[in-house]
Amino acid sequence: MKNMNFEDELLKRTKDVWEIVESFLPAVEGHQSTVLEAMDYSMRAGGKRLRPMLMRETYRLFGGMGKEIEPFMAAIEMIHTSSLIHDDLPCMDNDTLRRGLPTAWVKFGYDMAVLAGDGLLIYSMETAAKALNFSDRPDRVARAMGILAQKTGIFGMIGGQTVDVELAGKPIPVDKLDFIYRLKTGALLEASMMIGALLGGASEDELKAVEEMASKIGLAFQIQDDILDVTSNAEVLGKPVFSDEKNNKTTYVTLEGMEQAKMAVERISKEAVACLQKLPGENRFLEELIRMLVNREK
Ligand code: GRG
Repeated sequence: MKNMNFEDELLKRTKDVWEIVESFLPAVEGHQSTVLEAMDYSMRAGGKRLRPMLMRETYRLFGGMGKEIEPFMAAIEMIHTSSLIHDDLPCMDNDTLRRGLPTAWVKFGYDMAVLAGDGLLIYSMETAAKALNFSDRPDRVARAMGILAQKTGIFGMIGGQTVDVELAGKPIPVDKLDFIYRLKTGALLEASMMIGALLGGASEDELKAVEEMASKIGLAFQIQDDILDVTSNAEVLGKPVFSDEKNNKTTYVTLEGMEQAKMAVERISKEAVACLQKLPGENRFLEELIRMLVNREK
């Protein structure tokens, strides 16, 4: 990143990351092509590709240089996209716009959107397993698959979403909101960075430190998401604003107020950068990326 500015480098790396992810997408063909088309549509709809990017940068931080990270980069983006498809369904947030396009259920119907989310979710595991072809450390690949499943499942993202859905319209104390955010949003960021660290060769202590840092990034990222839901617009975000209000969601903004929410993002992101600076290795791009993530406008 020596002589390039961060925005240019971000654009370049986002393109590289997408090319890797894209190379693992299944062909849209066969009798089940409708669901494959819906999966493909949602994957190609855009998005910041942050999770695979964070994964690769953390892998590099620990000296990783191989290709075994690539199937995992695709897998995490598939899981994230599957969660967006399900999150938009009429039974969840009932949203019609995502990544600037009609949501999967609007475009392909409720039934196909459920199946596309399911399809992507499990295809992510099929994809991650391909890392075995690129690695001489099958033990690490197996452990990384375990982390991916755990952080996605009932003790991760799905667990967080469960509490979020159940408590819609009800008062939520800040500690419970913290639990929801750490799981529904933080867990996939933890998986991204932990898998990067693990495959890059991090020690157990370093893996723990990376998990803690990613958890902070996740929390700040979700609070910023709450802020943008109120302060941004659909054109910039590519999804409707005031979605939380429509769904009677308690958010960090409704609970603590806008000023407190902004201060929390600032404080927690600084803590995350401090965690990064304690880790060995140097990755200025990753540091800038963390700052950008939490101060982002979309
Ligand atoms: C897939 C079985 C299965 C269950 C899904 C619906 C659900 C369970 C979880 C929802 C989790 C969720 C959508 C949390 C919000 C996380 C969040 C802030 C997403 C936005 O991420 P960005 O900004 O989106 O990285 P882009 O579009 O840029 O990729």
